[in-house]
Amino acid sequence: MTSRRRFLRDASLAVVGAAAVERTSLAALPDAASRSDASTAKPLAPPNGRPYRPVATLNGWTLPWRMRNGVKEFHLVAEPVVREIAPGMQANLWGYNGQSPGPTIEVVEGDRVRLYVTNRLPEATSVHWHGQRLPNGMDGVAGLNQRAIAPGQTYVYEFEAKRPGTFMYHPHADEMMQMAMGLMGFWVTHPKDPSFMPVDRDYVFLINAYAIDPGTRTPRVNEMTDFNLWTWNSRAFPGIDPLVARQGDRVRIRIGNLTMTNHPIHLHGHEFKVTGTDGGWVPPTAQWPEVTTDVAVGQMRAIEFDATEPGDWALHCHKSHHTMNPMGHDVPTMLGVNQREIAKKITRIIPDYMAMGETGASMNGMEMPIPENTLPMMTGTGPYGPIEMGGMFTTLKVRQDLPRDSYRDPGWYRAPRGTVASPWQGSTSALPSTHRPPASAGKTGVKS
Ligand SMILES: [Cu+2]
Repeated sequence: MTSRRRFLRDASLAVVGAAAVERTSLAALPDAASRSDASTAKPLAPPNGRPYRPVATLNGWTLPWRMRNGVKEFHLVAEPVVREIAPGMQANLWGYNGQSPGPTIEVVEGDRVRLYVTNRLPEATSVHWHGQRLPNGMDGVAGLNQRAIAPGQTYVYEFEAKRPGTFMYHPHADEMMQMAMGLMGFWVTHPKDPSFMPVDRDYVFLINAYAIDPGTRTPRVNEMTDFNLWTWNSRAFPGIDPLVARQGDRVRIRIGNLTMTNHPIHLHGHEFKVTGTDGGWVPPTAQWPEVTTDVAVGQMRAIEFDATEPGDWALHCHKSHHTMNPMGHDVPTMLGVNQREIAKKITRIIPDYMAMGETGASMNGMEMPIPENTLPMMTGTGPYGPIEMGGMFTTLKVRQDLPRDSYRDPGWYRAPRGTVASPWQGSTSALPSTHRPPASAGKTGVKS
């Protein structure tokens, strides 16, 4: 009886709430800006409030706000979206304000922040402000800290952004389903003092992953481990924009991981230091140089370096399956297997059949027929041929002549003459000898 009465009360509240929000109060809410373009938007210079250097969201954007009586007001709308994962593949996802992930929220330490969240999803949701110090009732765990936001309802969250640093936001209601659908976003609280740890470029992205079977476009939401699209901000190589820097720039990259596994993020050509973690900034005496840092599940990391070396430097997850797109899974190893005779027989039944893998998995630029709306497993072309990557791979492009504050792709690096690895043209007798090592050195030695 109690539960029935309570159900009726909740249902009528929801109806009144939804109607009221749609007819009157939505007009009073801050504009819920929306964006469907998957390119990297220019950093949003703050039009009001305390000054800071805005971040660049990789293949994303920052949500504009309204300043009202000293409070920064944002309006997030949770809704179904279509996201281009890379040219040639679109996914049906859930996101905020037209995109998955949602827009980045940027505020300053000490700001009073009010966030309206409208639910246009077919099920209840909530927003958890991952890593923030806030009143318990604003923490966003549905059932624990608040009622879930029913479809059609608008909820309001309000708190002071107490701690500067790197944060994320994501639902804490039917989480497995909603995060598997791409519902998440980035949050940066800038320090009150703009001279604290200044950088010239501050990039942010979320690590996410999807299980979308070849030829389909909606994630399999119950997948626990076998994901096949490893993405940064719901983009896979070659759909991830390059990170660009002017030579000598101090660069920060902030990364948040909302997948179900860890990702060792590796940068070529430079050493960096982990300057920020989930809990805040790392004191300089506790930082050590790295070229790879592991970002574990649910963690945020900020890395920093001086972009001193001109060129196109790979930036990728070092788990090699995470730098591939679908089709590379559940395939038997054919290395060294002579398939010529069996291939002849199969071709009689399937004329398009291609025997593959005998010398390796490289396609050497050949195109394999793949289902519609599916990305090739290894793809992308650079100035010297096929790059044969996918997933969590992009480049850091460092240029001497890049204008300050320009984020446009400068194209491929033109290496100075004589600085590119090339075929040996001289006599083989001029090469260092390749004598077999003595037997005592073991039998696993180098081939002569
Ligand atoms: Cu990875």
